[in-house]
Amino acid sequence: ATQTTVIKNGTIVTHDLTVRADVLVAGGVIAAIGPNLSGDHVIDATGCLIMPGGIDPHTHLEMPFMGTFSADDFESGTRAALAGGTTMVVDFALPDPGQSLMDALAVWSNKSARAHCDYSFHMAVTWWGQRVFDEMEQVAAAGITSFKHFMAYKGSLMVNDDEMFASFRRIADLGGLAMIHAENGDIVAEMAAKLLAAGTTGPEGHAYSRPAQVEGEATNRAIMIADMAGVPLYIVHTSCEESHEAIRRARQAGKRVWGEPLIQHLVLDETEYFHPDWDHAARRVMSPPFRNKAHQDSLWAGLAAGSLSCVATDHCAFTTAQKRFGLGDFTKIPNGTGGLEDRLPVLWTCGVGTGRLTPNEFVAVTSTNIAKILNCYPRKGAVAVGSDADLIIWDPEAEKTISAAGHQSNSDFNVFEGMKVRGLPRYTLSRGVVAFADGKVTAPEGHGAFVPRKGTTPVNTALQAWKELTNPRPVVRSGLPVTGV
Ligand code: DUC
Ligand code: ZN
Ligand code: ZN
Ligand code: ZN
Repeated sequence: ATQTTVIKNGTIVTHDLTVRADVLVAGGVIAAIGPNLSGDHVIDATGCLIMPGGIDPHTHLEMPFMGTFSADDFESGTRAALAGGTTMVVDFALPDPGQSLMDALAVWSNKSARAHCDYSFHMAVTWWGQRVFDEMEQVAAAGITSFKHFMAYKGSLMVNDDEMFASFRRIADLGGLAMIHAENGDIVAEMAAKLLAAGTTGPEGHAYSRPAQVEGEATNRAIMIADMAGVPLYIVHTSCEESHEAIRRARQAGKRVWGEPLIQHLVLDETEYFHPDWDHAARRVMSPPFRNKAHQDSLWAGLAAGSLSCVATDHCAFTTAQKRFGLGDFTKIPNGTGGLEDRLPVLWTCGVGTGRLTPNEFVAVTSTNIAKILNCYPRKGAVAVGSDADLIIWDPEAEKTISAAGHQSNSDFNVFEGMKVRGLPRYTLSRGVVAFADGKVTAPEGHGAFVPRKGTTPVNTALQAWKELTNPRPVVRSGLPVTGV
């Protein structure tokens, strides 16, 4: 018979409930929740909270980018995830221009074979043509129902508005979710060239070339185009008030639009780019760049108010050696920072620890909301009978100082270096298996499984208007126009 595990003496915290009860795990799923349960193995959760495992909806593992590959692959990346209480990551399959989407998916499926924790994919739409249009249906049938577009990275990943509109309409027909990296790529390229010409070659040039306006403009544009296409829209790495404002306004108007701040943007600010040590500044180069305190306050407020929905990492780690590709030219510094292991402890410390978020809101923005948006709830993102036993036994009193020395990532630095966190996973369970315990990842390589997603993301209220546009009512006119006597 299957061995069962019971988690005793803990307090269950979900997005909407806080309750003292035991949790019985059997066959990888939650079999019962209640008082005085028993099982073959006991996990003692005294003093701890039992929460749904974190879901990071935005990672780039082993990503070919800016002439190199991101330094964490599915092995080290998912190991870092589990060590920080995250039990599922969603990565981006990224076709080369002209490449078949299904071929790209096969490449990413291969990369994911060594994953320690569960994963899913979004499909990036990096070019446009009949073949992409056709293959999107196969991609959706394979359980990948979210499609990402880059409005930045002119000359490589960027899509133009006509391509975006065509893709959004296709996604609407397939019942999927459109995703956007919102930065105006034309303006970024123009500003970067001007800065370089004027002699600004250091990492601060990266921040100057990507002000909040380019993100706000692109967010507004994407929302309007999504509204015309009748497609729900997810805005990745929302970093500023301009973008947040557009999302708030859209949501107030009943549009299905979600915003995703990153843990990095919530706690790290633009002063990092003016650090006298080039390496220090370059290690923090990512797009969008870190912002000022006012923007950070806006993001925290959005999480509490519900106008922003999920906290992710955009985990795209590089080493110092890779960052140095951009010595003398900030546009060649590989864009990206890590955070997979630190997202939950840092958000708990800076959010729950300060009273900006309740523990239930913490669960909503780290797990449950994205499980719903991506159509894998309640298999993921829930502590409920029948759900996968992806659980964190969270010790709210445990402390550590974050450091690259001892972190799981392959990178030689950590952007949160020196930060004291209070609140850490004591155990992480992945489908009932103890995947992290006593400071070590114990789930074997290859334990992670692909999570296909099905079902329809809630549609935009503009869908009806769009249907009228595509099936226009004929206008009946009687006779020829009168042209005068
Ligand atoms: N931004 C980054 O910083 N890295 C990966 C891709 C992105 O959009
Ligand atoms: Zn992006
Ligand atoms: Zn990204
Ligand atoms: Zn490993």
